[in-house]
Amino acid sequence: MQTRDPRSPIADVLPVPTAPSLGLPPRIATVSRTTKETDVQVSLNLDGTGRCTANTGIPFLDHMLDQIASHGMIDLEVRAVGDLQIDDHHTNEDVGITLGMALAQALGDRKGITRFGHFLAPLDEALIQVALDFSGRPHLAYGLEIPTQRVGTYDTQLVREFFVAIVNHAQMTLHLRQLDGINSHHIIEATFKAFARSLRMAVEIDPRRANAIPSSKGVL
Ligand SMILES: [Mn+2]
Repeated sequence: MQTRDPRSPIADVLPVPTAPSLGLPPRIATVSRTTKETDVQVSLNLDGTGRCTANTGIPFLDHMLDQIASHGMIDLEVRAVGDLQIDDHHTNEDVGITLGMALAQALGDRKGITRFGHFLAPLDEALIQVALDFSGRPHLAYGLEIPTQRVGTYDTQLVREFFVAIVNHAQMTLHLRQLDGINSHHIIEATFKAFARSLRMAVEIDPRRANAIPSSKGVL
C-alpha cells in the first residue's frame, strides 16, 4: 500500500518509513502522571510532522521540547503544572519521566525500529555528538560541561536530571558528548537537537525488518 505522505513532495517518489506509510499501526501515546509535586500530561505521535505545544511553566524547557518535536519529527503536546514556587527541579524531572514513559508506550515491543541513532549537531561554536540505543537498558553517559549555572532562569544542572529521567523511563542507552562549546544556551540547544535527530533515526521503521524485534535475543 502506497499512501501519499502530505509532509513532503518526495514522498510521492520515495516511501517514507513511517508506521502509517508502511501500513503499520500508529505509534502514539498519552501518559498522565500526578504526584504531590506535579501534574504532567504528555501526548505524542512518533510518526508526526514536528508540531509542538509545550506548556510546562518553564520557558527554557518548553524551548527544548520544541527542539525534540521539530527535529525528531514527533508531534508532541506537553502540559505540566508543578511546584515552581520551590524551584524548577520537580517539574523538569517529572516532564522527563512522563516523556520517557510516553516514548516507551508508543514504541510498544519496539518491533520494526532502527533501534540505534546518532547525530552530530553544530550550533555556532557548540558541537554536540549523541548516540543512543533503545536497548531496554537505562544508561546515561553525560559528557556536557556547561560553563554557567543558569541560562535565563533555568538551572543548567537540570539538563542532566531531564536526560536521566528520560533514559530511565524510555529504557534507553544515551551518550552525550560535548566536542566543543562556549555558550551555555548553544551547548544545551545543540544537545537537544542532536538528541532529537538521533531519536528520529532510532525510532524510524526499518522497512527491511518491519515485523521483527531488532535484537539477536528477540527481546528489547
Ligand atoms: Mn535557542
